[in-house]
Amino acid sequence: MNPTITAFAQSPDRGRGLARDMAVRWALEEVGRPYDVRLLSFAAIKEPAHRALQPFGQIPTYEDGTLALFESAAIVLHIAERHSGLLPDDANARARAIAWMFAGKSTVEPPIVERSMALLLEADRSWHAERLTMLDERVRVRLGDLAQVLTGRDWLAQDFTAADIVMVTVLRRLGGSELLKEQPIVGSYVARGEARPAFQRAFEAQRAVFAATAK
Ligand code: GTB
Repeated sequence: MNPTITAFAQSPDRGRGLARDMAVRWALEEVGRPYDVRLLSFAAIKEPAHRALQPFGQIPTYEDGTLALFESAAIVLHIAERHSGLLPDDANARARAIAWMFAGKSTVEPPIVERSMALLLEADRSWHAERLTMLDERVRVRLGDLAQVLTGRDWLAQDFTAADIVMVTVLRRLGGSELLKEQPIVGSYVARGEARPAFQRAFEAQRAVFAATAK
């Protein structure tokens, strides 16, 4: 049986692959595991049936046999632990790759999400420009730090790992923003991730959902 993931039936990102099912799709594509997708409306993700899988009423979720998981990075880690190719065999290198997964979610993602929410929800406020300057600077600091790490290497933990799936999907939320352009090393890293055939397959799969429902 294939695992089943959940995704938006109509994603607000309009097929840009920014919703968090993208990381899960990408991980499954990297390890060659076919999967099924249950598409859900915004109303359905708040229903008790979905909340039983995802307590916060969000996508994605992952069901495989008797296992039901939520949180995209936890799902990616689970996939990486059960298939070869997404985590190093050496115990210390593996622990460092997992640390990078946490860094993606808990150190890099928060300022990026805060900035995108400010752009989405606060653009008409009198104080928006001032706040955006501050939020931009927070993201800039993180990107500068990442550029240091990525100087002279293609991936966070030597070879490509699950950490790169998490980090690249987090950084993609910056879209074509100037912030990413200011750090070409980080921009090239994102482009390297996006160029992987598994990323392309995952991207096309979620884009096809949008294309099928777009008016
Ligand atoms: N920490 C959780 C995880 O990583 O799995 C966060 C999951 C999450 O935020 N899911 C979002 C959701 O279900 C969809 S991806 N939200 C509904 C809700 O909270 O009520 C977030 C997202 C949506 C749209 C864009 N976009 O349009 O660019 C980007 C990201």
